[in-house]
Parts: sequence; C-alpha cells; structure tokens
Amino acid sequence: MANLNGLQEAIVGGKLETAVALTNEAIAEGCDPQAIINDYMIKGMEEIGARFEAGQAFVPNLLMSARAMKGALDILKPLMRGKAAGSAGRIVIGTVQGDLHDIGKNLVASMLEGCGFEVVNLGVDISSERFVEAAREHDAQIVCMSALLTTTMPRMKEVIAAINGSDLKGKVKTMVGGAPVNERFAASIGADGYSSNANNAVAMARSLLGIA
Ligand code: B1M
Repeated sequence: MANLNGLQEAIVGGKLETAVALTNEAIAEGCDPQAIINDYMIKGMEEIGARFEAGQAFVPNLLMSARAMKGALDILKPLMRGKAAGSAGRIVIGTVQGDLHDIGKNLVASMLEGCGFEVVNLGVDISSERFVEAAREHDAQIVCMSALLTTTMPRMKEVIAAINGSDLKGKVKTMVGGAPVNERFAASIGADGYSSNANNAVAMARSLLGIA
C-alpha cells in the first residue's frame, strides 16, 4: 500500500530521495496526483512552516523541504490534467517583487497549463514593470500574481495600478493568490479575481474569460 504518510514526513524532513521514491510508488499504485498533493504534500509544507514559526525549524529546513516538495511535484505535474479544450487563453504569472516563494505559484501555473491555458511563468521577484511588459509582449488576457509574505502583498496593488495606468487598462484581468492573501484583500486592491488554491485558480480564470 502507498505510504503517503511517509511521503508527508519526507517533505517535512526534507528527504528528497525518499519523497521521490514514495511518490513514484504512489503513482504506480494508481493514487490520484491531486489528492497526493493536497492531502499529503501541502500538509507537509504547512507542518514545516508551523515548526519554523514555533522556532523548531530554521531556513535551511525550509529549503530542504522545498527541495523535496519540488522533486515530488516534478513527477506529479505532468499527470495533472484537467478538461482541456484547445487554448483556453493566455496567462502571465509570477511571484511579486521581494518574494522568492515559488512552489504554490508553479503549482497554479501547471494546473492552468494542464487545463488548456497558455502560461508564461515569469518566475519570482517580479516588478510591476515586468508584469506589464510581459502582459503586453505575450498579449495576455490575465495576469496572475502570487505572494507568500505579508510584507510583499502590497506589491500586488502596485502591479494592478501599473496595469491600470498603461494601455492595458480594461484589456487584462488580474488574479491574486498565496497563503496570506484572501478575498477581502483581493477586492480591496481592485483585483478581478482571487483563488485560494490551484484548482480554484482554473475555475476563476475560466470565469474571468467567460469560459463555461
Ligand atoms: Co518562507 N515563509 N520565508 N520560505 N515559507 C512562509 C511563507 C511563512 C508563512 C513561514 C512561517 O513563518 N510559518 C513566513 C511568512 C510570514 C509572513 O509573511 N507573515 C515565511 C518567512 C518569514 C520567510 C523568510 C522571511 C524567512 C527568513 O529568511 N527569515 C524568507 C523570505 C524570503 C523571500 O521571499 N524574500 C523565506 C524563505 C523561504 C524559503 C526560500 C526557504 C522557502 C521557499 C522555497 C521556494 O518557494 N522555492 C520557504 C518556504 C518553503 C516556506 C513555507 C514553509 C512553505 C511555502 C510553500 O511552498 N507552501 C511557508 C509556510 C507556509 O506556507 N505554511 C513559508 C506550499 C505551497 C503549495 O502552498 O505557496 O501557499 P502556497 O500556494 C498555494 C496557495 O497559496 C495558492 O495555490 C497554491 C496551491 O494550492 N496560490 C495561488 C499560491 N500562489 C497563487 C497565485 C494565484 C492563485 C493561487 O494566482 C491567481
């Protein structure tokens, strides 16, 4: 039987090889990739985050856990396929300036791609200017922003202001997400959409573009 609790522990403990081996075993046994991610791997990241907050883990532990998480995600991402019907639309996504967290943002990007969107993933620490340039260059319909730090959340408002102060005003929708972000914050900064997770990001993107 797939040892998914062991996988969660391997993420918490930052054990890359074990995480990869247990992920491969789970897939071979027919476990649902989405359930593996949501019910075990993300819980592992939450656990190491809680330990960090309590002073029981440190930045190197976060880095090791992130490495194990990424190794397991690399196996699962190609298997995350939703209902794709041609190109659903073009999306530019990035983590806002000053923020280096990219695991959740990459998960959202993979899910969108898996569901038929063309996704331009800008990476981390992305300035307002880069978001605007990239949206223009790629003729994007949606700009998605991720922030994991309370100190970088305000950068999202700046990106939206930059879009609205450019020729893209009214042409590009904006979507925000990330652990400290919520619907109320999203509304307060004038974002067109908010999503708390990768699955809902797809539903929100479809809704913003009027796709059933
Ligand atoms: Co950081 N870190 N970190 N960290 N780190 C948090 C966020 C923290 C909550 C930990 C804690 O104290 N409990 C805390 C923030 C506190 C706060 O702001 N209030 C924190 C801190 C303090 C820091 C540093 C300042 C630590 C330091 O140096 N002293 C530093 C900052 C660096 C920087 O960014 N400038 C830092 C550094 C790091 C690492 C580099 C070591 C590493 C990141 C590695 C990487 O990403 N490549 C790291 C990690 C791993 C974490 C935790 C433990 C895990 C984050 C994660 O990957 N979660 C995190 C604790 C936590 O979140 N519980 C923590 C799993 C991921 C799948 O979830 O990213 O939430 P998440 O994404 C979800 C949703 O949020 C949503 O969908 C995803 C999938 O469901 N979503 C979107 C995300 N983006 C979206 C975009 C959308 C829609 C949905 O667009 C529309």
